[in-house]
Amino acid sequence: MYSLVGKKLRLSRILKQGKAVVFAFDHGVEHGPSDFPPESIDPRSIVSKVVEGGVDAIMMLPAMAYRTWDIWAGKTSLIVKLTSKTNLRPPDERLRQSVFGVFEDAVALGADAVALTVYWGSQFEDQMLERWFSVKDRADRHGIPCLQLAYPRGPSIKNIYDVEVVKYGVRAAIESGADLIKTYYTGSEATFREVVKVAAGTPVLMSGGPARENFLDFLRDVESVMRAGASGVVVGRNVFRHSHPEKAVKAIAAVVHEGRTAEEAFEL
Ligand code: FBP
Repeated sequence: MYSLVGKKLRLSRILKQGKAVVFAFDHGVEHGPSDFPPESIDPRSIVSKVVEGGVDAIMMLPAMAYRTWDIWAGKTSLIVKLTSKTNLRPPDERLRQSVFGVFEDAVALGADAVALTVYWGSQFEDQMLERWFSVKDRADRHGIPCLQLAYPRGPSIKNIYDVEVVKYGVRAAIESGADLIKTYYTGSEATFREVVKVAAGTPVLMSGGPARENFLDFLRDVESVMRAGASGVVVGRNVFRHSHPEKAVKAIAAVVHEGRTAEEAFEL
């Protein structure tokens, strides 16, 4: 009974008036250190910049949260990601996420949510679901929300951005009890509106995706998903590859929280 209060409180620390800009910072494992520009290879420098920019939460693995805790603690929410995989694996094995931390790590770090990836459509779907439900069971009892990175990805999925495929992943995410869903942008406001509809009230956050050549184009995507009813974004590369990550965060927040247009936010 009490855990429902805890979950509500924690969600409200991440979603301010129902909206959030979350910085994704798990790329060092998912893609390797080459994902980061040389001047941003020090994790502490990136975390300092996004905190300065005013992110609502940072999503990272437990060890990285520990390394940087003195920078983010008390200033922004923490979402502890408990699964990951490297791209050093053979391609087929990349369709599986492995344990990268345990539920107690998130509790010990004071996390406001835990995050796990499920590749819907992968041949390893059942293993990722077993982990999801085992963490979710404990998280529910402790009032800690579960963010699902609901990524459709597998041998029979031709286009991971296809609206029908994304909607399927989102439906599966709500049926598996996700409190927050992170999924791919389907490329237009109209199609993303369908995605949000399928989530039926569970907050949907757009996954940032590869860094756009022109940051304004990324802001346009953010504007479009917000118009479609999204609750915000979880963005990594479009922030840490920006020449001024703190300014990038401020511009994204202006669209997400203040309802500014992409063009207005770009000028800030
Ligand atoms: P980005 O905004 O950089 O896309 O970050 C979102 C994210 O889901 C990260 O959390 C994760 O590391 C990465 O994208 C996964 O990328 P990929 O789609 O290449 O597996």
